Amino acid sequence: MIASCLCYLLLPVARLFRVLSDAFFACRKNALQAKSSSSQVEESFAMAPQVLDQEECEGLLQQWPEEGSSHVCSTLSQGPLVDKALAQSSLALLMDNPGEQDATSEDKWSSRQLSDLQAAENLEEPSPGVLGEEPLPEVEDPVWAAVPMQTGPQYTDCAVLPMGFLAAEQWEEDPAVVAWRIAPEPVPEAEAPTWSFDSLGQLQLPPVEIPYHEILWREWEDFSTQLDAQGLEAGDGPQFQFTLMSYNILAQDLMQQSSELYLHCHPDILNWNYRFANLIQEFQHWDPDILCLQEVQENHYWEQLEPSLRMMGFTCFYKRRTGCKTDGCAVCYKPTRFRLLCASPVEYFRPGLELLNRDNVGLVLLLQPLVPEGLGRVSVAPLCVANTHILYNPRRGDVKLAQMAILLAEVDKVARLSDGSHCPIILCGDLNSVPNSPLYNFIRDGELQYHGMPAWKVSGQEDFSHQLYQRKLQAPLWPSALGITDCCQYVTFCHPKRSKRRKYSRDFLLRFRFCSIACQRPAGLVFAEGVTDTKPEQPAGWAEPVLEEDPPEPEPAFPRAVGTVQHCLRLTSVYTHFLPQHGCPEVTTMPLGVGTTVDYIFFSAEPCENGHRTGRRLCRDGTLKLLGRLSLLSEQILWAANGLPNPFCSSDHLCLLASFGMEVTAP
Ligand code: KL2
Repeated sequence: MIASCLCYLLLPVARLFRVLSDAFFACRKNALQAKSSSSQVEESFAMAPQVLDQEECEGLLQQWPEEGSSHVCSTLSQGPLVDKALAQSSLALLMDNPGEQDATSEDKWSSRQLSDLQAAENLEEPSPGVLGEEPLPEVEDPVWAAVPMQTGPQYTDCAVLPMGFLAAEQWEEDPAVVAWRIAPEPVPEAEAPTWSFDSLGQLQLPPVEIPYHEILWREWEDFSTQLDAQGLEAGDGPQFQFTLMSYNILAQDLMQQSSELYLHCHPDILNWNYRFANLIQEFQHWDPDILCLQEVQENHYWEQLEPSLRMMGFTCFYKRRTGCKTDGCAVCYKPTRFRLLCASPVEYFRPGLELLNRDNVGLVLLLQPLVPEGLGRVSVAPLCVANTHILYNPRRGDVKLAQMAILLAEVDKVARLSDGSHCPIILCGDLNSVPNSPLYNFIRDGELQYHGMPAWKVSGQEDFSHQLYQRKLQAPLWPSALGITDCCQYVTFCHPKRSKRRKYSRDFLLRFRFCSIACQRPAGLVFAEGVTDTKPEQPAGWAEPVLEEDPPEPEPAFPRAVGTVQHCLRLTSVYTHFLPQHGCPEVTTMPLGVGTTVDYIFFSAEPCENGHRTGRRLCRDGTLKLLGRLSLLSEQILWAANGLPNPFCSSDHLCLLASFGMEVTAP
C-alpha cells in the first residue's frame, strides 16, 4: 500500500526529471554539433553559437537555487566508485532505464544516490557489460562522445580527437605517448582505472595514461627573452626561477551536490579514481615547484593526494573549509626549492557577522627560496604565496569583497618586511569573479569605490539588474570590530603606536585629577616653590570614587574611509584573459558549456616606468618577473572536447601555470 502510494507520488517527479534531462542532452548535442561543424568554427567569436542553447537551457537554469545545493551536507559514502557495474548501472538509470529509475527516484540527486548505493551492494556480482551476459541497452548517439570535427586553420595547435580515435594501437605508435608511458607512474598498478570496457564501442580508452596535453594542446608562452622597461631580458642576470600552478580540481562531494552541472559527462569520467589518476598525471607532467589547489576534498587529500604528492617530492599544507563543507585549499611546495618560513590558514567565517557567515577559506605560506650552490653567496627575498577559493554565490559580492579583504590583510601581515615594504607576493585561486569586474579591478588597481554598488555587480558573474530587490553595498562594508581597516590591513599593523597612545581620551584621563591617589604627594617629589608645594584643589561636591560612571566608548582605533576600500599590495595578473591568436576570451572554467574566467594568478609588479600608475595599470618588471605561462583555451576548443570535465581534463576548471624569476642579490 505504502509502496504503491510512493510510486504514484514519485513517478511524475521522476518523469519530469527525465524530460528535463532529455531536453538538456538534446540541447548539449545540438550545440555540440553546431560548434564542431567547420562552418561554425570559422565564424567569429561574437557569433559564437552559445546563444543556440540559451533558450533551451533557460528552463533548467531557472531551477538553480541561489546557492544550489551547497548547503547540503552529503552523507553518502565516498567509497571508491571504481566498479564498472556501478558506473554502468548509474548510466543505465540516468539514460535508458526509466522504469527502474522511476521506481526509486524522488529527484535526480536521490536517484543517483540510490543507484550508487544499490550498485555498491551488488559489487560482488559480475558486471554484465564486461562479461557480455546481458549487454546494456544501446544508447543512441551518446552525447559525451566528442563529435568528430574538421581541423581548421584555427585549430592547428589543438589536436582534439573524437573518442572513436582513441584506439590503443594509435596511441602506442605515437612517439609522444611512448615517451609518456616510460615516465614514472604515480598511481600503483592495482589502483589504476581501467576504462577500455565498453562492449558497445563507446568510451574505448586504452588502458594506459592518456597524455591529455596532446589532446587539448596548450601552448607554453615564453616571455624570458622579451625586453623589459630597462631593456633587459626577463631572464637576464642571476635568478631564482620557479613554476607555480593554481588548479581547482573539483571536489567530488561538490560535484555530486551539483550533479545537474555534469549531465553532459559520461559517469565513468566523473569517477573519482579516474579523475584522480588524470589529475596526478597533470601535476606530474607540468611538475610545478608550487602547487595551489582548490576544492580539495579532505578524505581525498589525506588518503590519496597528500601521499601521492609527497611521493612526488612535495610538502603539503591543507586548510579545510569551515562548517560542514568537506573540501578546502592546499598549498604544496618542493622542499628542495623552498624552506617554509610560516604557514597561515585563513578562515573567512566570523561568528555573529552576517557579512562573513560563509565557509570559504584561504591559505598563506611564506617560503624562502633556496638558492642553488652554484650561484655562490647570494640571497633571495622570501616569497609569499596565498591561495583561496572565494564564495561562489553571484549575488553576494559584498561577502566576496569582505573575504578578499581578510585575505589581503593576512598577506599584508605575512609578506611585510621590517622596513614596511612587502616581499614578492603571488595571490592565486578561484575568485569566482570575472576579469574587469569590480572585485578583479580592486585586486589589480588597489582601490574600489563600492558605496551604493549592487552586490551582484561585484563579481560580474551574472546580471541581476532586472531584479526588483537588489542588495546594495553600504559604507562601512565591514564593522570596525573585524579589526581590518579599509586599506585591508590588520589594525595592529596599521597604526600600532597611535592606537596605543589613543586608547584613553584626554577628557577621560582628566577625570582622575582629583581622585585620592592623584592627591597624594609622591615620596620623592622634588620641592619646587609654586609648582609642587600646593595640593590640587578638589572642586566642591566632587564625588568619589570617580569611576562610578561607565567609561566612554574608546574612540575608533582607526579612521574609516567613506565607501572605498584599498590595498597597498601591487598586483597584476599572469593572464590577460584574451587569446589574440584566436581573437576570443580565455576560459578557465565552463559551467553548462559557457566559458568564463574565474581563476587567477596575481603577482607583485612594479609601477610603470614613469613612476606613477598610468591608468592604474602595472607593468611586470618588479623583483618577481613573469618568465612564461601555460596558455589557456577558448570556449570553442573546449566545446569540441565536450566541455569540462572531459576524458582528458578531469576538473571543471583548467589548471593555470606560470614561471617566475626572482632577483638574486649579493648579501
Ligand atoms: O564556480 V566553482 O563551482 O569555483 O567551480 O565554486 C563553487 C561552484 C563550488 C563551491 O561552492 O561549488 C559550485 N551552481 C553552480 N555551481 C555551484 C553552485 C550553484 N548554485 N553552488 C556551488 N557551486
